[in-house]
Amino acid sequence: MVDRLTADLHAAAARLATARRVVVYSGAGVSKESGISTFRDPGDGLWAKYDPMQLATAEAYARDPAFVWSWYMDRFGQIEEAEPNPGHRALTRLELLMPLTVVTQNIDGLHQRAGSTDVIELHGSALRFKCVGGRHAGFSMADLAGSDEAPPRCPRCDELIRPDVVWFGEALPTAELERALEVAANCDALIAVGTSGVVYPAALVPATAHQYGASLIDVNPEPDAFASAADWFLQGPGGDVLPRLVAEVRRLREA
Ligand code: BJW
Repeated sequence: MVDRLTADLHAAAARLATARRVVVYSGAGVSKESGISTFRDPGDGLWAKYDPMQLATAEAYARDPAFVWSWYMDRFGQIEEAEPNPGHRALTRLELLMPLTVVTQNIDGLHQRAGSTDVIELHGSALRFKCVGGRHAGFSMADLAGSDEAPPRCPRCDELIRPDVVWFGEALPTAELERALEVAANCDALIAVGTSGVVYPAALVPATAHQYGASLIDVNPEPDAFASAADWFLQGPGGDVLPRLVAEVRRLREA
């Protein structure tokens, strides 16, 4: 007897095998098997241990820049040591079979390091820094190495430097959000993986794909905000489910 996951995975793969354009919408869970914490997992999620309002807002940074900076430096250190996992790598194999855009909420750069070539980052990047006024951006850590202050100051305007990530209450980068909504409106299938689906406006991406008629495939060990609307909810970790899903798509494409 075929179990439920296998049956749904085969049905989802059959849909993907006939798709002309696919979008992957990813969140923190896709990097969990690389050793990077999620935000909302009960127990070990970052927001179970820390108050996001004290760390992931511009007001928190203005109040206590040294504290927020050191928290981000710890996290960025973990990200630097992390390696892409089988889930990230499976998506690079899917890209060889069909046009595919990864729209990610993650700041860790692991999709790109795995080899995905079309990645839209909605919430910024751990690899980039800007001044708090936002006039000077695109600094790498190496660019800031000359400063012995923590946080460092902008080499061009002397304002405080901050991570180029999107904090609560801040707008998402306009070009990235626009393109993400455009690819979502024009895809045949969207794979959501490793996201609780509760953070907006990013969550408009799968909602838009669904509204425009795309099939929705949801990969998560736990039911999330999209699970009930999904055509197929594939319950399990990304590092297990995505390689199986992509292997089946490849088998169908090559049959
Ligand atoms: C696995 C797994 C395995 C585990 N394999 N899966 C509409 C309604 C309600 C609220 C709002 C709304 N519109 C706006 C808001 C407010 C707010 C918001 O959405 N709040 C909700 C939380 C209630 N949104 C904002 O503030 C946004 N800005 C905004 O709206 O601006 C308006 C504006 C417009 C114009 C001018 C000015 C302002 C900004 C949101 C920024 C989010 N920032 C963060 C931090 C980024 C930097 C950093 O890393 O520190 O982004 S918060 C955090 O949440 C991070 C993530 O990208 C984001 C999403 O989390 P994600 O990725 O889904 O992770 P989790 O932990 O939630 O879920 C992990 C999942 O993985 C779980 O389901 C697990 O089961 C699963 N999993 N193991 C696969 N092995």
